[in-house]
Amino acid sequence: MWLWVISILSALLALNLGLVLFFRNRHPEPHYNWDDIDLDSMSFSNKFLWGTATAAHQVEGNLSNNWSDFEEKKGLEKSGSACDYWNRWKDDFQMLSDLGLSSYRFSIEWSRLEPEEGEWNSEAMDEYSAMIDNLIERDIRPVVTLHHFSHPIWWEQKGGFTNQNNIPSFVNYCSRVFEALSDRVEVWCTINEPTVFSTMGYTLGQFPPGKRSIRLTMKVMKNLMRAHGTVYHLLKEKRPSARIGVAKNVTLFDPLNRWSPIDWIVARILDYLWNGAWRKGIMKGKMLGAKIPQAKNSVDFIGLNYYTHFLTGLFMPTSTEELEFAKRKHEITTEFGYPMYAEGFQRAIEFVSPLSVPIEITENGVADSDDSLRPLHLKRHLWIVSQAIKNGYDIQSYHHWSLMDNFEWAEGYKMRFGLYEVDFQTQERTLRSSGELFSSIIAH
Ligand code: IFM
Repeated sequence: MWLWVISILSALLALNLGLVLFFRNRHPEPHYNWDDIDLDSMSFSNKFLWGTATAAHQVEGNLSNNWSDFEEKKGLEKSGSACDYWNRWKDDFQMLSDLGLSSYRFSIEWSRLEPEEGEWNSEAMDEYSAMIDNLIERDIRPVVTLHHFSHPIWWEQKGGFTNQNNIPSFVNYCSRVFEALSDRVEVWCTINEPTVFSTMGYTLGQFPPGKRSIRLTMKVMKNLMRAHGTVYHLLKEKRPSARIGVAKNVTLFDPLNRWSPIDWIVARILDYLWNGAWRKGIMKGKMLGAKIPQAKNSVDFIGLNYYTHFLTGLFMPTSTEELEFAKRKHEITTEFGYPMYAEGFQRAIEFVSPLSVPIEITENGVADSDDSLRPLHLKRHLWIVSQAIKNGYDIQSYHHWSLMDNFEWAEGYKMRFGLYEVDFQTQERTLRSSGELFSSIIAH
């Protein structure tokens, strides 16, 4: 009897060890001894482009869209006048010049351009056009995102991305913007962070429309891919010289307990759903069991947004209220609650490289209201980028998230990601030390 018990236990132990070793080789989780690394050794070529990023709903102010509606209905902190950027963008663009930037990523607000279905607001388009001219005068490359989490209420009411029949109106909006701006804008992101949009809106319910359904999440993921692929081909037909991509948030998933096969399996599944399915969609035109041929090879560059890794286990939270982010002992917790894990930036770069297109870092940054962590965060992440370039990865730009504090979605105004601090009472902007640091790195 004991012999049986011992044999079964040994077999389970061997299986466990085997599984851990099997996954470990495919999914290493490096951690550096940062004290041994000279962060000042980073260097970048003169061709490298330096930028910051913002998104319309987070900065412009006084919008009426799916998000403002959700804020109202859910009793969330309201975006309100946000950074009042719609009235102050000229001064804010001076801040871009003051930092010494050569690129600026921002998004167009569909609800401004088409507040009601079929009713187009040409003045709003003229304003975006004036922004582009102003950036070009400043020698700053505009990078335009067509969908950054927000869209008109009428489109949300029709089901937004849950319904494939709604894609043509999105494509029509993209086409109009492209016709108006593509004579001056070369670089376009179709959709920002499709997996964040689908998971937060349809699994965790923290973004509009606040649903909690795996079935809808899958539908939205596939429709986002369909929409992206369709927009890609349409815009390329209109102007083959345009460079079109998507801004993909690559979040890494690592097992909380490295000895637990279950934690490994959960990590692998989440990694596939979050990252792998998207890469496969673009590489093969297939996603989550659906054929989406228009998605195949539908990027001229990949926009990479990188923030952190999540440590996964059997009991994963099903809502963000339950979210308590686990971290390794030596990792620093950021204000958002997740750990700073700069080593993961290298892994995220490796992850997107099989797409075989240039990489633009479209976002990277940290919530840090007193600016105590951001300088170190910035240096570690930029060091990783500089090493990756030295190792042959074709990384063409880095856009810091964000130019200034702004409306951080479900978190409201308490998460502060800006190189400039914003006083939301007076709208005064003040350069943080990390902003000075960023500027001095750019100037080197
Ligand atoms: O503020 C967001 C942005 O809109 C999308 N990427 C992550 C940022 C920080 O959470």
